[in-house]
Amino acid sequence: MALIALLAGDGIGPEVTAEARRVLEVLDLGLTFEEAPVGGAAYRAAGHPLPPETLDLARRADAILFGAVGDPAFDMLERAFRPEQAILGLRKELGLFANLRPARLFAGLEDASALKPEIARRIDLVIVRELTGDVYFGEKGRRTTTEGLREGNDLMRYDENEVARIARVGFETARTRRSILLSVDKANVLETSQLWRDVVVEVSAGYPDVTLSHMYVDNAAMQMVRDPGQFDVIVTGNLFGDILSDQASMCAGSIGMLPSAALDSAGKGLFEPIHGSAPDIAGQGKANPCAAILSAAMMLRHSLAMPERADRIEAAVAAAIAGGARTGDLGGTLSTTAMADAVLAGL
Ligand code: GGG
Repeated sequence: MALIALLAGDGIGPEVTAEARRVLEVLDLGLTFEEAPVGGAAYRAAGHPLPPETLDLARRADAILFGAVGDPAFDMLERAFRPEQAILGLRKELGLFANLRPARLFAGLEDASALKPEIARRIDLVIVRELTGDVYFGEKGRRTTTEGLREGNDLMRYDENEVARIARVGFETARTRRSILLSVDKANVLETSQLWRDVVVEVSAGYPDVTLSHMYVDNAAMQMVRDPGQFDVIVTGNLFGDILSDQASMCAGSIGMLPSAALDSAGKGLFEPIHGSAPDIAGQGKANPCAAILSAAMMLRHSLAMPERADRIEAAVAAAIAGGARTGDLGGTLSTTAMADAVLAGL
């Protein structure tokens, strides 16, 4: 019996993870769920966004189903205590370095996409985002300069091993799809990106069957809205991947549709919608649960060796969307629970 750590978090996190859990329970997979607070909710309850009990549960569990963190009530806290530190801490502590963020347009969502329908229909890609390095984890500081100016700095750093292991995930992921890998960097300006590009090219020697190309991140952002159909798998760093995947979500209809998996080298993972806590709609039953439900499907596929069940959930989401089920972000009026009901109807 697999143990799932359910870390719902803040804002709409509890609403969407409750629906993902309901879908998993209907499938009767013999999963046991254990809940623990994380993010702002944990700061309120225990004075820290990632309390030791929550980290311990995450370590013990076979997989982690995560909602969202972020709470404007804690914007004034020093960085170490802000809710977002919980997800960064979990990724670092558990070695969850590989973030898979698939983005595709579900048939029927053309109207919701920011792109023209004929272009939107072509989006079907996976962003492989490095998750435990880059400016997110480099040395940080504040000081006052000799001229009396306040200065902040975040060190962007990668070593070759960190780049090589995420590059391998990129190549392996490409092999499961159309075998086209794009590496995104800013090698014309950044030293870290020059190292990134050198190492990705070195790793490519082991994947002669995968077509590799490179693109600067600014061009990649432009190409994403011009024609996302040109992309299959994109491998990139932590910051660039964070930004490009939010952009991809609007091409695919809504950030409420994009799931993600954060994996370690052994396949253990944390699964979460890419969206944040959306405090503006929290507690109103308006959030789209599809990204959380699709994240649960990724959990079955990547950590629990249940790919057929994952296929069933994904097909049920596609059927619900094709049948016209829409929450507000997709231009509809369904509540969070009613949207999940529509998905359950297809199971
Ligand atoms: N479910 C995603 C979430 O809670 N995002 C909040 C956040 O701050 N994430 C930082 C990141 O993804 O790097």
